Order: sequence, then C-alpha cells, then structure tokens
Amino acid sequence: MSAGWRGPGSPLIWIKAESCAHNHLLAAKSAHDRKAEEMLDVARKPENLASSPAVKDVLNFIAGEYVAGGSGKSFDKRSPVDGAQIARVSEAGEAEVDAAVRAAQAALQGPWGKITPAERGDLLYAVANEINKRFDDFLQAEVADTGKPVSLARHLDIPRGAANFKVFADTVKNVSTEFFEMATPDGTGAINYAVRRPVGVVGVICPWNLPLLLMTWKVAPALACGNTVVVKPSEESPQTATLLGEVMNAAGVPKGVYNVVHGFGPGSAGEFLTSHPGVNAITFTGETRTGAAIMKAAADGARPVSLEMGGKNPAIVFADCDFDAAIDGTMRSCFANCGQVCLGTERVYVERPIFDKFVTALKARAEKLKLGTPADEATTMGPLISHEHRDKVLSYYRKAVEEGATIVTGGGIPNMPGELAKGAWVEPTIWTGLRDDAAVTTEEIFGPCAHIAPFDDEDEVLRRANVLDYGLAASVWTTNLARAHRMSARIEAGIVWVNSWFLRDLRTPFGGMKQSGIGREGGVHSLEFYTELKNVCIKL
Ligand code: NAD
Ligand code: 6OD
Repeated sequence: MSAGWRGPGSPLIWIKAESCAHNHLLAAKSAHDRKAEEMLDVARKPENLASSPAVKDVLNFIAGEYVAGGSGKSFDKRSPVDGAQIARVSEAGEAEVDAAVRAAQAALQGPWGKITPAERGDLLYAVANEINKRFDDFLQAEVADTGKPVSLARHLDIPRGAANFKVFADTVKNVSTEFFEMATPDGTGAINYAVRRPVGVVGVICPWNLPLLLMTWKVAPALACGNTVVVKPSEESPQTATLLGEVMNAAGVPKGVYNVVHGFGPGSAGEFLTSHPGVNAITFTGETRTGAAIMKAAADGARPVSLEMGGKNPAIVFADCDFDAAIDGTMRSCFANCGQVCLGTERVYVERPIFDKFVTALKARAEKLKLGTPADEATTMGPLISHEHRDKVLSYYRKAVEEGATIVTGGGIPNMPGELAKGAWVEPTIWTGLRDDAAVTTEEIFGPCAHIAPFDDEDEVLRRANVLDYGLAASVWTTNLARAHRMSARIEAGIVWVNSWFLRDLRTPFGGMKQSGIGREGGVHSLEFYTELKNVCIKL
C-alpha cells in the first residue's frame, strides 16, 4: 500500500515504497516484460529514491504507483525565481516508458475499457473535484516550477486544470453520431450509423508555460473518450503532472489509465514515448520544430498526431478602437505569464493616427509592471522559465538593437534584489522602428516583448499580418462591426479575438493554421482526434 511520505514543509514528495498493484501491469509476462519489471524493482529501492530532504523528489507515475527510473538517473529542477534547486526529477528510461505504455494498454482491457461514457464522466468530475480540494498543493507546485505570480496561477492555471475535466466529461455525454437511411437496388434498403471508439493509448507531450492547463487540455478529452494516456511533461515543469497521479488514485480512476514519465526530448523519455509502437496517437503542444520531429516519429506506424505549436501573433489596433480596452488587452497579450503564452502578441500594428498615443500609453503601463516573488500578491510579472530560455530571449533583445530598433522601454536584465538576482529575469520590452522582415518581427521569441509598427489601411495591415508561416492567433481592436467581420474573415489564424484576448469558451475549435498547428481540439472537435469513428451499415 501507499507509504507516500512528505518531506519537511513539502506536500510534493510522493514515494510508494512497495507495489502490489504494479504486478497487474504486465498480464502475460514475456522476457521483455520481465526485464522491464526487474528494472522497476531496482527503481523502487530506497537508495534510488532518496535525495536531500530540502529538495523534492519527483517520480514517474506508472500503473498507479510512483517509481524512480531504473537507471537511477535524475535531473535537477531549479527555481526560475532565484536559481535554487527545488526538485530532483527521476528520468524515465526506455524500460519505464515501455512499462507505462504497457500499463496503459492493460488498463484498456480492464474495468476502464468496460465502463459507460457516463461513468467515465463521473470519474472525471471526481478528478476535477479532487483538484479543487488540493487547489493549494497544485498552486504551490505550479508556481514553484514556473515562477509565475500566484495571482495568475490562482485564476488561470489551476481552475482551468479542473474545468478541462468537467467540460470534456459533459461533451462526451451529450454528443450524438450520424445516421443515414439508404435505398438499395433490391428495394429493401439499408441503414448506416456511426459509433465512436477510443483510439487506444495516447502519448501526451507537454510544454512548460501553462503546465497543468495544457496537459489537462489533452488528458481530459483523451480520457473522456475512453483512451488511456502516457504523459511526458516538460522537464521544466514536472510537478503538477506528477501530483495529478495522486488525484487520479483518490478519484478512483483505475490504475494504468493515467501514467507520467519524466525526461527530455531526443534520446530521452519524449523520444522513447513518441517512437513506442504501443502508442496509438500522439498529441503535442510545443515548438514547431519539435512538432515536426514528432510527426516524423509518428510516421513509423502511421500514427495520427494533433499538434499545437508556435506562433508570432499580430494585434491590429484601429484608430476607432476603445483605446483603454485596447491598451488593457494588449498589455495582457504581450506581458501575461512573462510573455510565455503561445497566443501572446509579439507584433502590434497600430493605425497611424493613434500610433504615438498608443506607444506612449503602452510604455507607461509596461513600466508599471511589478517584477517580484510569485507569492507577493502585488507581483504582476515573474521571471522567464529558465536561464537557458533567458539566453534565447536576450539574444533577441540584442538582435533588435543590431537590426536598428528604437527601444521604447526595457531591453535588458532588471536589477533584482538579493537572491532574486540569480533568477531568470528580463525587463518587459517594447520596440519600434523595425522592418517587417527583421528576425525580431518574424521569429517567435516567447518573452515579455513586442514590436509596435504603424499602418495606414486594412489591406496593407492584412498583408503584413498574414505574411509569416505562423497562423495561431490574432487580436483586432475596432468598434466598427463590419470591419471586425472583414478582418476576421481574412486573417490567417486559427483563433481571432475581436476586442479581447485569451477569452476562452472550451467548446470552440482551438488550433493553429500553417506552421502553428495540425488539427483542432476543443468541445466536439477533440472527438475527431481522440476517437475512431466507425460506420456500421445494416442491410434490411
Ligand atoms: P518544446 O517544443 O521545446 O518542448 C515541448 C515538449 O516536447 C517538452 O516536453 C519536451 O521535452 C518535448 N520534446 C522536445 N523534443 C522532443 C522530441 N524530439 N521528441 C519528443 N518530445 C520532445 O516547447 P516548450 O519550450 O516546452 O514550449 C514553448 C513552445 O510551445 C513555444 O513555441 C510555444 O508557442 C509553444 N506552445 C504552443 C501552444 C499552442 O497551443 N499552439 C501552447 C503552448 C505552447
Ligand atoms: O486555452 C487553451 O485551451 C489553450 N490550449 C491555450 C494555449 C495557450 C498557449 O500558451
């Protein structure tokens, strides 16, 4: 049984010392199965689990049990706020990934594979309720990994983590399939009806920017449709996916339905998972380049992919906009989550008559952002996720200068007090004066920065907005209804927000055009990916 102990002041150490339940992981034990099991036994030995009590141990979650990697390999997770080590994460090797996939396969054959959609829905509601019961644990874990302000995670990340489960439980319960009567040459006729069936084991590869929100955005529809999952969270944000394992157990979700393996991409858990032949479909959120690598892996076995990838999203601000609303919305779209939102704005086009006024107002607001510790309720911007990512963002800050930008505000590293000076902080930054073909105006930076350019007419700004290979999201700010429709119809993006940003109805299609994505998820659209639609034709 569970011997899950907690370290001093830490709700986030999960170790189950022994595993009876684990044995039902492997139904028919081949030599390969036995090898995998032996490696997991090694992984469970205390010397492979223990680490400094000040640092949390984050383990893989396989078949309802917390297990370390058999090789004993682990990697450090550091706080973006001050660089201190906060966790030691057990890295899954090929054996653990294989065990997780087999656990997921076995679960499809067990009670999970036999219950009705309504019963699955009840379990998913229980998961959502359990997340809400453990709200503070999730909040603490998410904030520790990402450094984001607690005020942001409290109203966005954690509530959406719970909401995703309820929305997809409801969607699946209420969806119908098609039915056609047909004539036949002999006059008796036939009927056709379609049924949906789970795809099987879904591999879920996640990014670090909204870890719980984006992971559950995939796990919830996958489970609602009757699949089982193996999740590979980002190496930068391993904790909330791990904590969700406890929630699954508490909610009564059968073992093996939800599994988590930790590690990196190439040569690690990400690659092991996406190339595993037992994975029937792969859903991914992350960079476009990574999505392309995953597509290649999925080609082996011709497995379907759903890809939510990068963007370089425009905001288009017309002179007839509600100025204050446009400033508020653009502040959020450029700087929320320290600019680390795939839907965020990095290109702002402002109609010339209000250009100077807009730049002045946005600068004033950006300079009021309060950088500080996540726990401080007054903090409005945290650090970037890591020093590695900061190096990338700062390389664009330098490039902007080389490419001839005028720095309106920011452009460097802020002076942070004490230990915070060791964190991955950057200044919120605004530029003007760059060409449309500059690196800074064409490449995704994923930081708290934006370039503002003037425009003169609709056709011109549409051409400039649509010129890139990305097509994820766009915002249009105008009070002219006809213009709002015209612009929305012609912008090449999967999501267009008019007079708003990141306003989400989870029943709507979500995804990117061009190199920002393949497929749509959300509401009934998720069913297209997470189920096989089968037609039954009955001759009467
Ligand atoms: P990333 O592509 O570097 O990593 C995402 C995940 O893929 C991580 O778990 C990583 O370990 C894994 N991975 C990397 N290489 C892999 C490989 N070869 N095989 C299997 N797995 C591999 O992305 P990131 O830095 O974590 O996230 C930021 C990026 O995500 C940005 O480009 C952002 O625009 C994008 N994003 C898109 C959306 C969307 O909905 N379109 C949402 C959030 C983030
Ligand atoms: O709101 C969502 O469902 C979603 N997928 C948001 C993506 C945000 C990107 O950073």
